[in-house]
Amino acid sequence: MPDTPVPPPRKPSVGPRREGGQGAVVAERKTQKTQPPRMYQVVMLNDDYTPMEFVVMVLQEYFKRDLETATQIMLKIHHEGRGVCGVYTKDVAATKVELVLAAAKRAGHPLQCIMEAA
Ligand code: TYC
Repeated sequence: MPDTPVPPPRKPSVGPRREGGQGAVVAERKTQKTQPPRMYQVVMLNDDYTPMEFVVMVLQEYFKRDLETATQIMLKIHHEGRGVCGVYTKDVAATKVELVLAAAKRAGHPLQCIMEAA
């Protein structure tokens, strides 16, 4: 099997050089920091037509909630107009929104689902 090329270990970047007193010049090393990914919440909206059972099923199927938690989230949406189903990275949140909208459309329900920066 051919060897997979392994990139060399990343060196810390060298920051601006500054006088270190007595004419000496020191190099400040700044270790490169990787930021954690931005997170997005998937929010489901209430409507008057989608059956409660369908919303509970969606929360179980696409957001991996157990029956009790799914029921609580559904009731919160029903009473407050909206509720957070889960918090994910951008791509995962976008995929969940697409899957939920497709499932609702297939079933003929007007259920709406959006994502917003957490
Ligand atoms: N309000 C709906 C009903 O009374 C239930 C429902 C809950 C619909 C949550 C959408 O996101 C929703 N059948």
